[in-house]
Amino acid sequence: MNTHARPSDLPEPSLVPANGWHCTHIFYRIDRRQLRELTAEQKTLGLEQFEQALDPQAATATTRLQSFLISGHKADFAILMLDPDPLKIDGIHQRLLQSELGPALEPTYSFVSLTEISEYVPSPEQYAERLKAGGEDPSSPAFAAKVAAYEKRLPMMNAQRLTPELPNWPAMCFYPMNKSRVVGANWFTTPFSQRNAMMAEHAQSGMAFAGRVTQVVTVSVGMDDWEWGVTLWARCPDYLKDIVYKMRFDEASAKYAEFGPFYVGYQADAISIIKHCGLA
Ligand code: 76R
Repeated sequence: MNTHARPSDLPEPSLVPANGWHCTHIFYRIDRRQLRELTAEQKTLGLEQFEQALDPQAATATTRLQSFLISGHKADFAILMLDPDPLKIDGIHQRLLQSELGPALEPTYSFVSLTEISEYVPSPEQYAERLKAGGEDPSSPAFAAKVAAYEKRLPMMNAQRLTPELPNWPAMCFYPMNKSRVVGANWFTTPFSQRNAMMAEHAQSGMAFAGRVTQVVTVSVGMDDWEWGVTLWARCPDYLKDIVYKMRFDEASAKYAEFGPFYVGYQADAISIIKHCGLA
């Protein structure tokens, strides 16, 4: 029996986050020499195990699971997984390593993070303030309608932030980033009001890409080597460079953003990866 008193407003100790989901991006390279060492039986079984591990419908699959072919030398393919249970996520990685193909799979990069609702997501009141700052007349019916529409949209937008649906668009890019802490450009010593104004400019840039680019920003402060992971999906690959280029001029990025390695790829299921990478 648990005899320790527990304040009633605290959750049970758990691997499940109090808010949001775990998220892992993981990138693999195929070791051709090891692949050649496999017997025909090992290969057949290994490919079956590979398909199972990456099947978003499998019982072992994470709540969200996508896989990608990766361009360039940094990796051959990648998996993106989101789930309340971190061991379910890691389980897929372990299953791949323990499969018959395992010796031929070399993880080259991973990024561990959580979903969150950023402190810069405006409340309906803050949204109204942003409209006013943008020159909208607060006494107009259009103003009231915009604020009402935002208030109605907000719960859905917040659900998308914490438990995102992943778009089915073909092009994806991922990169980790920090907000700088150098003298003269220290994001974390900048007053909230200024950071908030910069993030409003950022959001406006982003919203201009509605229908072309979808983003999921996950937070890795305290979890990985960078502060955020940016995952972008685009209807066409060139929109990826368009949005990243546009944002380079926003103060939040121009002055404060530091970027890690960029990975670019294309959505592909297990069978397409097997075919494209010549695993069979
Ligand atoms: O509704 C809102 O106002 C939400 C606004 C919003 C927040 C709070 C938003 C909108 N983002 C937010 C937070 Mn973003 N985002 C990035 C990058 O390459 C670069 O220069 C930056 C990388 C892109 C491309 C992008 C896209 N965003 C953040 C944060 C967390 C900051 C924090 O909490 O301190 C980071 C690191 C970040 C970075 N952002 C949008 C987009 C797009 C396309 C939007 C438009 C709205 C949407 O699609 O949901």
